[in-house]
Amino acid sequence: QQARIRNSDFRSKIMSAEDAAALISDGSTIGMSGFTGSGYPKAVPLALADRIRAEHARGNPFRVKIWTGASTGPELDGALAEADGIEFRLPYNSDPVARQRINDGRMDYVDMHLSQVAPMAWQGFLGRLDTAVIEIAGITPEGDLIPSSSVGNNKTWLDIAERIILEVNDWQSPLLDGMHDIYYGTALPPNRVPIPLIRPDDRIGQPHFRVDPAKVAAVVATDAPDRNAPFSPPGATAEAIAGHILEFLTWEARRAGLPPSLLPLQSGVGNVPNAVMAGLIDTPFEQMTAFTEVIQDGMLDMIEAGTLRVASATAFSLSPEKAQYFNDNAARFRDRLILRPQEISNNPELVRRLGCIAMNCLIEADIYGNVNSTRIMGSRVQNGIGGSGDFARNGYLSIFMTPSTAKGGAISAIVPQCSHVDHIGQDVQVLVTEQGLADLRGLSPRQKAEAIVARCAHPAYRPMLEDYMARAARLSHGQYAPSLPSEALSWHQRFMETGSMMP
Ligand code: 0RQ
Repeated sequence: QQARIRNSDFRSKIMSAEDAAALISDGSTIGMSGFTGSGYPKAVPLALADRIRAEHARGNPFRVKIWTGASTGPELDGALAEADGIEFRLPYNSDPVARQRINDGRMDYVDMHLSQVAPMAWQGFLGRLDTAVIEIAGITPEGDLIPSSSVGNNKTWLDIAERIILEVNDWQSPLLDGMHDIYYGTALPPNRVPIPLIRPDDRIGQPHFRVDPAKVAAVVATDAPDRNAPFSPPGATAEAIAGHILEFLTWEARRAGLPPSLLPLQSGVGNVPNAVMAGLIDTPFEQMTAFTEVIQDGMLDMIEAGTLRVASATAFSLSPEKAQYFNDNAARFRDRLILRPQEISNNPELVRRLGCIAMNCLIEADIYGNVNSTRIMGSRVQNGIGGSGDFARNGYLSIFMTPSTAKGGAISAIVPQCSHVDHIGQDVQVLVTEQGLADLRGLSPRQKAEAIVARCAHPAYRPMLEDYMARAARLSHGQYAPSLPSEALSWHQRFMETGSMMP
């Protein structure tokens, strides 16, 4: 660890995770690093969970408020939720234990656009930040911090927190140093200026975080790997969805006269987006770029195949095998990857300027093209909106994809009306299932309904949707977007009562 901590002032602050966790008190607000399971602190949260359990055993209250970049890992959200130690969480969670607590009403959760978290923290909308707990890859002789495998909101947490705990993780590749671009030019209105990024690979900032050493209370040495979710190869459904998208992109590039490098790609996480990335290797597109949130397995493959020239993101989200491969071969990828703060990677100004092609997954879509990305049956949160809204509203193209059914066919992903809306129809230009693709650009609500039901709905549910549309066309209060309010959510009600949307 001495090799990673090259500043003597910081070296004098090295202590155990337990001693560092003892600095945190009941009711604290803590800004942690971490984004899609990478670059999150792995020792202090576990020690804090032990401390919380011990206090609870003594009958003392102890819960904290946790802010992060996005999702973390079992050592953070999982352990603290298990210990009933989180009273409040923002802006994104995918941990199953924390999700259960939220859905049981025992944890407050604010699900936010990821680009908005840092500005809202600066604006004071979220309250005071007591402590920052940040994983880094090292400390320079000058006392600057070398970021880890995610950047997220770390710059902001380091700047606004009253006290800082650093975890220096020896597992992270030393070659991460130099891959980050930390932009310090953001200001609040009325002093905000344009962000000077014109191309996805522009570097506009500096490689390291700056930090006020007087605020650093503890430095903890760790060597645990990132969460790195295992990767299951795409099945037939994912490949069918990817096939429709690749055919569409090829057609769209010709129609719009787009260059062979297309436009910067944004891709959500999961099997379907990975299948799209894999498919892009075999298309005529070349020298492509990604301006996105997370770097996934498929993007590293595209870089090695020569299809992808450069990827800009805020974090890695790799399988364990690919993470090891990256660590062993980091030199090969170093010049092709740029990690930025999430207020830059997801910035609406930049997404609009660059004309990103946004590709995200959804939970359900309705016949008018509204999309629910976050809430099962309208009331149970799955993960959160993440960056999907940042990209969907502002991209050149916004594509949403899903298998046409869920839960073995008991649920139709295409419904008369979404039980909750994250992305309004205006932000959804293309809808894709394994059944087909609907290009909704320029269509009226009634035209959208025709296209979505005909091309995207599963054949088992298509007649039910056609029947609803036919009756709505006769009985609706208005004919702009015909609907039958008393029936529109009856499919969800039926599922909750019988376990299936099928009558
Ligand atoms: O439930 O785990 O109990 O089986 O929802 O669904 O099919 O595993 O899909 O993991 O790709 O997630 C939209 C949630 C899709 C994700 C969402 C049930 C289904 C399963 C998960 P089980 P799958 P995925 C960049 C962009 C928002 C954030 C975002 C997401 C579970 O993509 O969180 O886009 N997106 N970020 O059975 C009831 C339906 C359902 C349903 C699926 N219609 N009704 N349950 N499920 N459809 C990344 C970041 O922002 C970090």
